[in-house]
Amino acid sequence: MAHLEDSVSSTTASSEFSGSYVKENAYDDSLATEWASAGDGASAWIQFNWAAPVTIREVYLTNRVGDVWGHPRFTFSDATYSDGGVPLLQGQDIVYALPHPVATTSLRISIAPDSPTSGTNTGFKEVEIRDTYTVTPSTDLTYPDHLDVSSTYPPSGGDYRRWRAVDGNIANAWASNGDGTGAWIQWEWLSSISIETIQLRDRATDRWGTPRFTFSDASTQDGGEAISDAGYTTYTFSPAKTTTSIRVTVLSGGSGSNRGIMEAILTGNVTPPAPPEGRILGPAVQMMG
Ligand SMILES: [Ca+2]
Ligand SMILES: [Ca+2]
Ligand SMILES: [Ca+2]
Repeated sequence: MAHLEDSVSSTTASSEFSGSYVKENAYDDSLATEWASAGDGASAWIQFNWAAPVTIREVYLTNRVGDVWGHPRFTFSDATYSDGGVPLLQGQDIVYALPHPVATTSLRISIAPDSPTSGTNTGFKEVEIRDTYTVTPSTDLTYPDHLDVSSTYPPSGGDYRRWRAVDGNIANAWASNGDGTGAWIQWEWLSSISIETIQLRDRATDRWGTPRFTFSDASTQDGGEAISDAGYTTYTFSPAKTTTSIRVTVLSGGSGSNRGIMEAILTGNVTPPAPPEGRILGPAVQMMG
């Protein structure tokens, strides 16, 4: 496994708190040193640049003890990005496995919009950028590259932010800001995945009703029953649906204006499989004599 932060051509950061908290401290292999921004809060970022493309599969982050980074946003040299579905909290270290390998000449780590409170002098003890997966590829597709919603109640953020739909906690939920039957939540990936099931659990107050699922090719599948608020309702796609997105909307029924989702679990597979490292896929005519 190569640690790609060891082969950067340069790094940049939003700011440095002082000479004792420089950006180089974020990749010096020491948990005793930290990069901290100078009061950048949710606007903090650090960027790694390479002279030639590298392929990133995982980013391992160790947070500072004093400030909360929250949900990391990984932005690549072509301006595409992938958000971490789990927030990095005080003193935590988390491996973020990208759903698909990404070839890039830069990686900017910032804080995703609508992230939990992120403190003031946000930064990292350590950043490790890996070209191999240490986390076994999973059939859990609950965390996409982008999780988007029609709106959030209250609109400034707070207890009903989108991430509440995928935090494994039935004590909270994502709620829309008065979208009623127009409410939607969407999972989106930078490359195709194959989705087999989506399990949904409804809020106990405003009720979603029966869902419709819309995929990136504009095809749809309708759920056969309303989403339960007492447990998960499982909707199955057979055969598995290959897509880069799935949007859940209201087909019929339900009640209330701030419709949302308490919890969601998606299963399937990452497809197509990543080609072996270094394999060149070219026009077939080049293979013929
Ligand atoms: Ca390192
Ligand atoms: Ca360090
Ligand atoms: Ca929840």
